[in-house]
Amino acid sequence: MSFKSDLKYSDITPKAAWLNRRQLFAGAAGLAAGAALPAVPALAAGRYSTDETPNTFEEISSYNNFYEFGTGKGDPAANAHRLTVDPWSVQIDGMVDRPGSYDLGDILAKMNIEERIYRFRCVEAWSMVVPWNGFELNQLLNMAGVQSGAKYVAFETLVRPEEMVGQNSRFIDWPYVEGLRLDEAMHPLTLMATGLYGEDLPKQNGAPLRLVVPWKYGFKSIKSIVRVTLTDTQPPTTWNILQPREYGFYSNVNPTVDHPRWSQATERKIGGGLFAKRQDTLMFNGYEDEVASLYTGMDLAANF
Ligand SMILES: Nc1nc2c(c(=O)[nH]1)N[C@H]1C(S)=C(S)[C@@H](COP(=O)(O)O)O[C@H]1N2
Ligand SMILES: [Mo]
Repeated sequence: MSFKSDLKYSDITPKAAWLNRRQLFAGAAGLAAGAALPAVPALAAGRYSTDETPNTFEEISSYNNFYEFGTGKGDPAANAHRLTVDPWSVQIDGMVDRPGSYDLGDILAKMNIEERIYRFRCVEAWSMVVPWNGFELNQLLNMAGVQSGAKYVAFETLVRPEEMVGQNSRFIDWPYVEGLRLDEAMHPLTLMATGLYGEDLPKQNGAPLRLVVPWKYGFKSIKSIVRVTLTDTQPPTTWNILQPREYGFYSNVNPTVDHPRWSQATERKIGGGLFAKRQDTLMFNGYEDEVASLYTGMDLAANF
């Protein structure tokens, strides 16, 4: 991966110090806003990051879903080292003015990369808080030039069974595919992540480029993306193909719409220990103020 500097954030700033600075910042913002603690985790003013305490790098990079490397939570961390992420290119095609195969280094040179601390909620009812680095997907789409008839964005993960050992099992029809409505894709919360805690994204987390849509269940956040296609028809999505009654296209986090086999009202935050209390799941995973207007008039139980 060709980043602007070979010096990593972690070379300069130990994680503990990084976290302290972050918490100091959150504390100062809290004081300025007044003494009352918000009832739900607030987004700091003018920013998209949550002020909740992030999970550790170790938690985020050792408990994963990435079926290309196996179905166990520890399989991606054990197997993803085989993946070659440099060179990497992304094909951008369909209804765009400038289709083509783009080198990731060239893409990154043009993108405004920032830190976003996002809540992350898996449909399996566990959650984390993750300090991503990345750029807004709308920047990439604008670079390619979205044509006026486009209504959806489709994404594809790499297929390379020599390196992705889980792809030798065929219960998923590889590649893993996902999709968003265009307005969801253009929303400023929708991130293309390239890093974690200021370091390159670990391979088990979807290096070198993965989607992060914080108000949707985790499976929408497709990893190791090699293709982005603009289209006027709703694209097929892997979990919907596998279990259409359990996983819809929208998959917005919604505590009032249960999974057919379990409740979505609460979640277990990873890292809380054996006796940690489950926490309430929030509508749109806590991003209701930012994204509810995308779904005005929609029946969210029918469009799950
Ligand atoms: N290509 C691909 N992307 C994927 C998955 C996968 O199996 N393959 N799993 C999804 C699921 S179910 C979740 S919860 C998140 C997990 O991301 P994390 O391991 O970084 O926490 O990745 C999502 N993206
Ligand atoms: Mo998930």
